[in-house]
Amino acid sequence: MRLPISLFTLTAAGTTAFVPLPASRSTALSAAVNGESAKGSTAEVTTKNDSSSTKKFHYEYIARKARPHFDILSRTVTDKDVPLIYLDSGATSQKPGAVLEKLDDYYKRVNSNVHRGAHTLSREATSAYEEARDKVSSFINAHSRNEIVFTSGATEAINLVAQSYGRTNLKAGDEVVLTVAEHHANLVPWQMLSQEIDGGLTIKYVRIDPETGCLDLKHMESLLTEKTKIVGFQHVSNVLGCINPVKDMVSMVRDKSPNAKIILDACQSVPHMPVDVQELDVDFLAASGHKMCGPTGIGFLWGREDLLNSMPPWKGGGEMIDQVTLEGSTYLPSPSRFEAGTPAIAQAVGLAAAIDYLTSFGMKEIEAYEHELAEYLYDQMKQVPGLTILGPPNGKQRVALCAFTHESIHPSDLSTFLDMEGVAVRAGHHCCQPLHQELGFSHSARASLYLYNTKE
Ligand code: 7TS
Repeated sequence: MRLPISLFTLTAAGTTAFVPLPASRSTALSAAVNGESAKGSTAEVTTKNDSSSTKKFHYEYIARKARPHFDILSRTVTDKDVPLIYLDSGATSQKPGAVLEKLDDYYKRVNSNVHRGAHTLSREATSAYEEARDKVSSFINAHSRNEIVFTSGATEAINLVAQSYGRTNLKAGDEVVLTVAEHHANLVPWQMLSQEIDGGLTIKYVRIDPETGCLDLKHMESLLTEKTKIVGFQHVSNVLGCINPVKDMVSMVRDKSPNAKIILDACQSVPHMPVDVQELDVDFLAASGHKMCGPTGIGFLWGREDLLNSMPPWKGGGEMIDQVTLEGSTYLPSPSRFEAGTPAIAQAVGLAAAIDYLTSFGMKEIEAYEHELAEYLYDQMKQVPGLTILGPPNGKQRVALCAFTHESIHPSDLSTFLDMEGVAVRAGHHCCQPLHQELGFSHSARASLYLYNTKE
């Protein structure tokens, strides 16, 4: 069956049948964007009570269960009141009712400052804030709650490492290995640090392998030396949609650059799959709450406790000190030493509610469902004439995110046309300008999905 703009019918809730958009919603792009309907994909799981072998299993129940929790998904947009189809979760996820209610309840019943009052509200706010830390800690399997530093997001977490660990431990001529695929949040802080150091750092970038569409690991190996002090890379690319083989990359770094600390940008993985810091064996990990059903303004840095305690604070003020005299100050251990001033208390409480929400589905189950979506999205987009999808081909290494260009429509126009149809996709360089340059494009459009998106 040939359907007008079928690929962009991905999220209308309802039946499992493939539903074409009404003609009025499809005219703008129908000439350029056409595709075949694909059969629903399945994840294969072995069930214990089926000794015969493997059973096909659909995880779509996750989206059907999740969608009613997100009021925003049932709103309409544009002056034609078309239903919203939200395909921009890579930029920020929507927030379920449970998170919104928790924020509301916090401000209505508990609101107070933390760590500084013996009164009931302050005690309650402190416990709620610290319980959020416990929740993040067990969500990523940290060794200790003291390894979780709340930040405003992944960007601030990476800046913290550059400004605290980097400024103290890196000197002129030291090498930093990043990848061309990094988000600006994992490029600019290191370039800024280099500028601050007299003589500068040597920053090297792992390139993309044009054969695989993913990082060129042989090239990475050739860049690592004994002088490498920092290696920074993403777990999942926000443009290529590929899952990097973190464990292989870590053992390569440990082998070739034993003096290097590894920082993992887990912004696009923590919301979508189980992430275990002990298993990954990195030194630092950064993530943002707003991409995982939590509020904006909160994220976290994970680092090993001894490493964090060896690093100086990078911001001074209340909450982070041990003693202050007019001559000087001493600081509390991690995490307090990195949390100067009144923290984002309500946002941390909201993040804890988001973690509860995600774990109520199970991260393995969310990952399995999104893998179904990922395959379906890629299959559908692949059939659209004139589209180039960035990153690796369909397979286990892809998440439910596709950045793409069209041979005759500019990405911004594509996203504007799609917006007229109610479809929210992002266009631009997605804060990955060097990656786009490397791939030979200035911009791309991007559809990024989450647990509440369905195939229809
Ligand atoms: N790292 C990656 C891999 C990201 O995708 C983003 C945000 C960040 C870091 C920065 O996160 P923040 O919460 O501190 O801003 N990525 C995107 C995106 O792809 N579209 O909008 C934001």
